[in-house]
Amino acid sequence: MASSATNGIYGIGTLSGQAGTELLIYNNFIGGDYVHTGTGIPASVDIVSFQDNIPSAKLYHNTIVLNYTGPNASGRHTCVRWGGTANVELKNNIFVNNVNAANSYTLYSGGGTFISSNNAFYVSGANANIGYYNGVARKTLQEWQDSTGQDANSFIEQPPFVGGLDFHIIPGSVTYLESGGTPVPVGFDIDYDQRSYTPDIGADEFEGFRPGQVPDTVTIAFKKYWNIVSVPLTAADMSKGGLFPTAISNAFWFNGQEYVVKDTLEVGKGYWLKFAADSSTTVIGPKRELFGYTCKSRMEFNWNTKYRYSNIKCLYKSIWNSCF
Ligand SMILES: [Ca+2]
Repeated sequence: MASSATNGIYGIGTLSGQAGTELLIYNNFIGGDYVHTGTGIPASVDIVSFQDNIPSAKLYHNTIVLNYTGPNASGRHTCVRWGGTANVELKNNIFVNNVNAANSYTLYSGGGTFISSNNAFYVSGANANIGYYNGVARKTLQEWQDSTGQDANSFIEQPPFVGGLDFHIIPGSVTYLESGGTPVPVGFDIDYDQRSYTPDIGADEFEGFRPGQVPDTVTIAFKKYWNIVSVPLTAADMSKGGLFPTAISNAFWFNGQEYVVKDTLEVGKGYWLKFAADSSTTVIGPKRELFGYTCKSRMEFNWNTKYRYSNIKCLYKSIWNSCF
């Protein structure tokens, strides 16, 4: 942007909409690289602007980042702004406003009605505000929630982005973004990865951990040849190769009638795996909430057949109910 004009600067902008119009904006990475090289002082910088009377606009699972743009706007800097008689719904979004100015807001309600929940907010610096509502800047999330009655299950967090312009979330992150969303009719993420029933917040569905769901590790030892093993916790990679890279066979699971090959393993089931030598693997994941204890009935025994030496291992009591 290089201009001496003082008009507003928008990423996505609407004016009035026809009756019955519904805008659905979802799974977008927007922003991060706004640059203003002109001499004009813009009236406003809004990444998403519903200027007038949009009948219905729904923002689901967007990651919206306003960076410092150059000369600050005279009026406001926002991630999303609406006004007039707009009806807006905002769920499962990340809103970051890095313009540290007293006229910076993540959300700016100049009028109309809105529903908002399960969003992650972040503003940098001491001057910016979470929101603007009913003619007043709402500096903190608490003030925003108290004044609007909205944004239950929303929170403040600086998202662990992969990079300054890559708004994927670092896999394995401990963050409230993980499973922090509410179900909305968006089945996939920006990469067309399937959404969980309790989806992650933002445009990227990722493999992470919620705080308090402390990552735990378990080391599982094997004997040479066949072992029956279970996976005691949920790891980021639940593939057979990811969990047991030294196995030299497929993973076989007895489904009640026959043994079947499983490429993706599940917690709590027993699988036959073959190893070329005594070895071990370490699995990293969150401690299981259902079986978050060391099984008192841990049992191991070795099984010699004619030429094979096997090792049956139960790490959790529940395994005895699975089909070996
Ligand atoms: Ca996730």
